[in-house]
Amino acid sequence: MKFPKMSALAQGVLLAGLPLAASLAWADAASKPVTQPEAAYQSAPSPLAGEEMYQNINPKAPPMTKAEFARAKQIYFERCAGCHGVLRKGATGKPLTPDITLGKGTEYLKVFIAYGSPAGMPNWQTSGEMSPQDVDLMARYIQQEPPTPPEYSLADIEKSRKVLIPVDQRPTRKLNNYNLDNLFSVTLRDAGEVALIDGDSKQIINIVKTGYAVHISRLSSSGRYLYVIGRDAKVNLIDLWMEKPDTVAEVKVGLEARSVETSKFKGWEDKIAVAGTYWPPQFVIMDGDTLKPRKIVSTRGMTVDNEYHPEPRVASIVASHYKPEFVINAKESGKIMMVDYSDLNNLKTTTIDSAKFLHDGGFDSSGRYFLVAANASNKIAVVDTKLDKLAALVDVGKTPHPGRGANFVHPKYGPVWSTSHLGSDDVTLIGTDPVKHPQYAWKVVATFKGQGGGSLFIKTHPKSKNLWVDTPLNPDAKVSQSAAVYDINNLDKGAQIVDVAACAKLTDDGAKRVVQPEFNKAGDEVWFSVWSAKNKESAIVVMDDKTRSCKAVIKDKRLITPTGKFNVFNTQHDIY
Ligand code: DHE
Repeated sequence: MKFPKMSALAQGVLLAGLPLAASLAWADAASKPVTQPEAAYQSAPSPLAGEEMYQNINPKAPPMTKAEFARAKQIYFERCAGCHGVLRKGATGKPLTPDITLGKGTEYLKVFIAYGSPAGMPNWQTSGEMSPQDVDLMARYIQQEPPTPPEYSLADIEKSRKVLIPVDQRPTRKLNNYNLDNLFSVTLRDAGEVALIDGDSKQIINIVKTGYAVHISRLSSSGRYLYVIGRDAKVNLIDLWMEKPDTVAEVKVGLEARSVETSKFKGWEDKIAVAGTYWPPQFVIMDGDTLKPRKIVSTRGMTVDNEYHPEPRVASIVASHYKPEFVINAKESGKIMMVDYSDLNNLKTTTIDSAKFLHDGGFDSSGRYFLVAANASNKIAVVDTKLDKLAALVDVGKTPHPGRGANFVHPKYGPVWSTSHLGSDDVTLIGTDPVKHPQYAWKVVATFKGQGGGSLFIKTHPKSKNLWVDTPLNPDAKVSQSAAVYDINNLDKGAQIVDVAACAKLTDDGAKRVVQPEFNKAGDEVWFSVWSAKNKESAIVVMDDKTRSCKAVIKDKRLITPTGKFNVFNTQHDIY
């Protein structure tokens, strides 16, 4: 996808006979400039595209036929909702409600959609992604009242739930000979499946059907149960003790989702599960072994800037090791909720104000502090899960994207947690030891250059001396197909660039994005996905961490669009 140059935008504005200064003022009022990888990352299709929605007719808006409206709605949810929000109230992109758009008019809006803006709006028409007819359609559509997707109640959730194998018919001990600690759950994004891969033999144990565009996997405290969530908010509960691990229960917790987690506090192991939804904006607390929904809590409310937001999406969730609590991050509001699951009828929540656009994050090496990216605010929020307080808000580079981050001991600064960035080539280290290294705690202690922007994930392991950084969304194929690896004891030496995709020897043309390093249990192998289009061959490449060379390649025609990989032991114990 190409993005607009100022001249193209200016030319378009002038061609449309619009006042340039006023147009650019509107563009610049939007969130800070967005890079190509950032825009590409956020405009993934939403499962809401296919939902029936309630529609108000606005007599002041340009007319549209029913068929036009349906097509425009589909395009909106496939391309625009990720940035502008389901209700078009604005998220990382500008609000597009009729009170704003009607005043601009169709011709004006067409220019922005066609040519994009320097503030990050993609150039949908000049990049060839939308026809002039579709641009006209979208310009008229965003002047209509936004259609509202349905709500999803506890009864709806319960209706969708299936217990395929009741608890009393499940194994009472592990019935297989797999080394479950070293099993990997691999997201097969466009297949709506996960591959369970034996990390020792590199053989596929099972391919399990899950929700649409499945997103993450998380482990129960004991490591027995694997929870997988799809973008369509379907949760699969997989019992790893079965002869052939498979789904034992499933439930749909809403209409669109990204996160799932389970209780980890002593006495609550494997008991409770929680899933957060993008739509409706809420989270649901369930029984860990049957997924029976017990409590729904809405995230609608005020942002940290004290403005009402109707759809704060639930981003990352982690389970506290200090209390019977989940740490639940509401993206648009910047509120971090410490939700006590020990008494669901008298639910106690401590709400911590941080910064807007909370996304992904992980614990420091002690497991006490949770560091989460407020990505479009260019900050990392640090939560003290022992005191339920914000320990710090740390300014970092443009659009931090840590995944769960990477913890290691720096020769000078002591324990640090690190993040890479989608919007810049920085790798940032933050000191995490307020006891022995108080002068460095919650400060950026070092920043060094990675291969480029478009990084999503960074990883190391307590047994490793390497820090691996991916760049799957970098527009340069050479960069997106390789990874940078640093010696953590000699970061000044700079990175060695490893051509991970080349190890896979894929012959199909097209993008082969190398994404998400994940260590095995022993910490001597690092696994990467080589993520091709869904009709092309993909692979998993296993690198020898010590020699930084290819050790194994896993190929199978069932490995369609592999992305995230979750090693059981490391995920279960928050080792990263
Ligand atoms: Fe993710 C984690 C949301 C696009 C792969 N992703 C997360 C989390 C959130 C999120 C909220 C944290 C979950 C948690 O820890 O509880 N991701 C989103 C989006 O909203 C976004 C930007 C667009 C979308 O429409 O989904 C998005 N994500 C992607 C991708 O395109 C990726 C690269 C490929 C894919 O599989 O879809 C992708 N996201 C991942 C992975 C993790 C993740 C692999 C978990 C990383 C980890 O190590 O824990």
